[in-house]
Amino acid sequence: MDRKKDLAARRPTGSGTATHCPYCALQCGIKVQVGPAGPLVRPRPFPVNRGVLCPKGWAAAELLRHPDRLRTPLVREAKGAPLSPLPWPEALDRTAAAIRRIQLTYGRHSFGLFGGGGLTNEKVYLLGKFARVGLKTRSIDYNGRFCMSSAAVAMKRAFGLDRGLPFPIADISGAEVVVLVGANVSETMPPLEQYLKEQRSRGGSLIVIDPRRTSTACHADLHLPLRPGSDAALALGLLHLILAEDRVDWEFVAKRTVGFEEVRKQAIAFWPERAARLTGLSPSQLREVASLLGKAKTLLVLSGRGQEQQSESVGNLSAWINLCLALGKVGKPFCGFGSLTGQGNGQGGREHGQKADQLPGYRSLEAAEDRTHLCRFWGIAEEELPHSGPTAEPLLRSCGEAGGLQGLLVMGSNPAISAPKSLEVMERLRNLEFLVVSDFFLSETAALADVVLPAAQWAEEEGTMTNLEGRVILRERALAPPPGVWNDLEILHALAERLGWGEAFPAEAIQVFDELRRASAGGAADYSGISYPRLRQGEELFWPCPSPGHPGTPRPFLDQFATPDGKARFHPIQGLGPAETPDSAFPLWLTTGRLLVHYQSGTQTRRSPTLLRLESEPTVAIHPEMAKGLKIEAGDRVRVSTRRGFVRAVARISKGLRMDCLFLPFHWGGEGSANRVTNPVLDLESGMPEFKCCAARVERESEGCSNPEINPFEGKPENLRKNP
Ligand SMILES: Nc1nc2c(c(=O)[nH]1)N[C@H]1C(S)=C(S)[C@@H](COP(=O)(O)OP(=O)(O)OC[C@H]3O[C@@H](n4cnc5c(=O)[nH]c(N)nc54)[C@H](O)[C@@H]3O)O[C@H]1N2
Ligand SMILES: Nc1nc2c(c(=O)[nH]1)N[C@H]1C(S)=C(S)[C@@H](COP(=O)(O)OP(=O)(O)OC[C@H]3O[C@@H](n4cnc5c(=O)[nH]c(N)nc54)[C@H](O)[C@@H]3O)O[C@H]1N2
Ligand code: SF4
Ligand SMILES: [Mo]
Repeated sequence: MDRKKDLAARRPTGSGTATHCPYCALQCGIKVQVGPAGPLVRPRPFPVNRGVLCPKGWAAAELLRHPDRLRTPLVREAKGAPLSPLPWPEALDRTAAAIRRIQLTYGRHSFGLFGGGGLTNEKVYLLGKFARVGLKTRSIDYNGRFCMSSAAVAMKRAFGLDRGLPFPIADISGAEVVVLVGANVSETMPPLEQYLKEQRSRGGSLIVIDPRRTSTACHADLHLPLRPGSDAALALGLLHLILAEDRVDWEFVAKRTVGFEEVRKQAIAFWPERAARLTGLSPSQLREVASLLGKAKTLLVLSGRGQEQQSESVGNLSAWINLCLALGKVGKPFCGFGSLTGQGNGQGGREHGQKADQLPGYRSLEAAEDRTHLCRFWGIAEEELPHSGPTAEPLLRSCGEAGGLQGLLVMGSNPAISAPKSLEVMERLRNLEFLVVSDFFLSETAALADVVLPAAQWAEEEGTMTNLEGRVILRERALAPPPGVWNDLEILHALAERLGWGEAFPAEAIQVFDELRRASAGGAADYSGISYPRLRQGEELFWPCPSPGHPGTPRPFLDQFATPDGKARFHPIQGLGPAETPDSAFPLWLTTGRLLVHYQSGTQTRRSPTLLRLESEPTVAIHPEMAKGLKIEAGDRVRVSTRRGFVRAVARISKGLRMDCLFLPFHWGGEGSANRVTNPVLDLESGMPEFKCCAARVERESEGCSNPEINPFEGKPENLRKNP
């Protein structure tokens, strides 16, 4: 009875603030209610998630009043000294002085910025402007380089526009065949499952292509457990069969595309037996898939990081785009190719100017007319506007090097965990003359900083995000940040003031949005018709939205593609397969990725008691046959080694992956940090590292049994919707 009363007293009153989840690119609609026991997240009906949340969304409010929260700036008096508190004015003075000193001593490009795909559009815009107009440095890139860069290159060159999904996710329900290539949506975007379920209940087929039998693959009609890194070979093999079975849509190819002949010739060399050998699948599996694809009236191919985080990933993506174009299944209702954007604002994060080569409105830093447009808009001389700088990996690699970065501001990323060669990245960040990090918590990156600035969280500030469909949403402020905490716009504004250009950097989100909107006018990602009032009225606005009366563009390719002649482009595949393959010393494939209850580098979700209870330490999944041969049992502490070093993890025995594969989540720091061992080789066109394939071995270290049971969500999708 007492407990009931207690619970009733702690229940929040009032309907709460309608806003959005802080994590992935679905940007599920939630409401935040504030009660005596603190803030709470509840689902709300929203066209994307339709009232469903995953465990991360449910648990998001646990971090708002978390004891680990940074509540005051921290500074280090000297290299090697501990971090100690300092009031805001002094911490900002120090930061501005360091920026000025470094730029004066080493040149303007020696100070860099590193942003994130979780930042609001307003922050991304202001950060890009801070670099180009304020500091006049070319040195800026962001963590989305490790996420969406290959999809961006492949989609831009095929369709003339990079919008992750050029159709609303509701189209999934109406497609006859859906193919997921290297995307484990049951764990990474669970509310999407509703659409897949609907699609199948209407008689559609789901094909999942993943070396692991993931919980997503468990619902599929067909699961192809291909060899890691063989995605392009698979798509070429399928195109060969489509040609052989005369399923090419020649009319579409003639009317709406350019360049098929070269791709056709290339596919001829991928006959079923050869493609089967390359992919580790059987010719009959390939024939079955080709026949489903060839006969389908409508088809959606959705790509995830599985095939995109590889050194030939632009090629992988192009191979699948070629296949969709040959079948005539792009730019029509319930048809298309899309890449599932990952971070909360992974889409908007790549449109407004924090990318190494980019200006707001998805304009190019190297196109003369784009440069002129922005220089006029910002009122600066063209010689002052820097050109493109290095992408994320070389940018981080240059830290502390002669001619490289001597100072860096990190906002919204934790590269000490998420960048390839993470141990070396940490060393390089330590070598910087000055590192300043804005974060909610002392992330592994913030722990290396000379100045740490405590930032407001998602529910404590307003701002817009652009979800995986190109839908712009408004995150409302639900509560005030803890005393002593500022938001990122206020931080940039205060630094700009100290550097002498404060009035050009407003601190109010709505003001920044208004500037962003106008800056984007006429660009590929045109937001000029979008406004806070329209979003507050519940309008569903997808960019481009070029005027206040414009309804937005959910399907941009229906009539034509965004290329100069309106036609899509085929691209032959240059390289095939990963840079490193298993050998006698490292006989297995190591792949890395995500678990349901943790998010990214873990700064946030490793602090959630609810989520940490479900997954409490680094694990590596091993096939039972392999484990038996290596005398490894569930719960054993094992060492996973590659040519670059080793990580320690707890063995999890899982039938759900190929026998020659290991799966290591990248959510952990310390000795369990996956990027100590992944292959840092990059895709030359996009700068994407090969997170998904390298050669490895696994050995037992000792017996110990702290978390032996298999992933509780594996193969049990019904668990996904429950409040944990
Ligand atoms: N729970 C959770 N959800 C998230 C995130 C998170 O950290 N946690 N992060 C968000 C972000 S930023 C992103 S980018 C998305 C990522 O979402 P996903 O792309 O779905 O996630 P991953 O686990 O990185 O990789 C997907 C799958 O690729 C498979 N794979 C590995 N190698 C290959 C290969 O060579 N070919 C193919 N075809 N598949 C392969 C892996 O087995 C894995 O199941 O998730 C978003 N949602
Ligand atoms: N091995 C391996 N490595 C990978 C991947 C993989 O699959 N395998 N995936 C890659 C992918 S797809 C991605 S997207 C990256 C993600 O890589 P990270 O950049 O490490 O991602 P997060 O953990 O989200 O880091 C965001 C950090 O910024 C903070 N933060 C969040 N929002 C804000 C904000 O609004 N303001 C401020 N100031 N701080 C904020 C968080 O607390 C956190 O510390 O990792 C990549 N690395
Ligand atoms: S799927 Fe989960 S993490 Fe992604 S937005 Fe929805 S509730 Fe948040
Ligand atoms: Mo991502």
